[in-house]
Amino acid sequence: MFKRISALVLAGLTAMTMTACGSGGSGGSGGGGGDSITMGFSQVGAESGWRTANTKSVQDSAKTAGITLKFSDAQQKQENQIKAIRSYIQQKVDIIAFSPVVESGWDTVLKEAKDAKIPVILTDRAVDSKDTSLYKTFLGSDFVEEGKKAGQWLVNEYKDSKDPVNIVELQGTTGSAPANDRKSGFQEVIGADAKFKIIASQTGDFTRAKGKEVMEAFLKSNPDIDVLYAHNDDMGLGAIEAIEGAGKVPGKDIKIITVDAVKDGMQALADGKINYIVECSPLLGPQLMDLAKKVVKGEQVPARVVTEETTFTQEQAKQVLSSRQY
Ligand code: GYE
Repeated sequence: MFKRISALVLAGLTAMTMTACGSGGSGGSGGGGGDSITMGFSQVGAESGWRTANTKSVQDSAKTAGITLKFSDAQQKQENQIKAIRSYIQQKVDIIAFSPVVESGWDTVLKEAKDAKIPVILTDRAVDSKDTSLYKTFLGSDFVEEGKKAGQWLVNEYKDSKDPVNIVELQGTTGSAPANDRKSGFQEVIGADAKFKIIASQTGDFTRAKGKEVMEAFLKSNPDIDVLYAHNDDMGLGAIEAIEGAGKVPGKDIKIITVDAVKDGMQALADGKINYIVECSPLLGPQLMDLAKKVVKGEQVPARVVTEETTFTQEQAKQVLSSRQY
């Protein structure tokens, strides 16, 4: 019991003390024309290759923009993000940006920021707050669209077949916008044809380890899996280990669709172990810093900024692999 509590306290403290590791000094005149803006950024965690690339993008572009960054890692826990945001309010930062781990439960802390007159930018993931005046803009991908693209590939792949197609799904973090939306977009497209059946669907928390563990369980209880749809590359890569461990060939015995297009995912796609990847760009840093500067100056910004993304087949992955930035 004590151990559990102290682990929790420690996790909280880590979230709080990690706030100082950004770029630049504190206050002062700032560099690079940033007019000494200080941004408090609360990151989801370090759960995937996507997240690592996103963190680097935010930190690098803050430096380039001359914005002082206070950064904290919430280890995929909402309570750590709320603590970090409260600490940024206390520190009177100029602007708060965060990537909400789940969609619900933000109204109270966002109101606290608004009352303190500290503007908030949502980046990467959305919140479901009804009051949209609680944040200035939301910069990130259209996750429903990503799910639809995954579904469209599948519909096309099986267009000449009348047999049932048994699908297993590895969902992202429960309650997160990308998990909710990638599921619903995919469902909407495949739902038009009754031959597509999702026979098992469970969260793998966006991590490789969980993806492997859940896929092992899927394989044990379902002998006839045709397709795996994983909400990110990392879970797909973990699942590939489980599929190979069960003596099956990923990409052939079981077709695999994932989302993100990070380097390791693209390598597996080029190697024929994944069949299709829907891109989701983590390189949000430069746009985030531009938006932050405008918001702090009091300029109008669009309420929604959608990232541009594409998709990759195995052939396309072979062509672009060497030039991928993340
Ligand atoms: O797809 C996944 C990460 O929110 C878009 O979070 C992001 C997702 C990304 O852990 O790999």
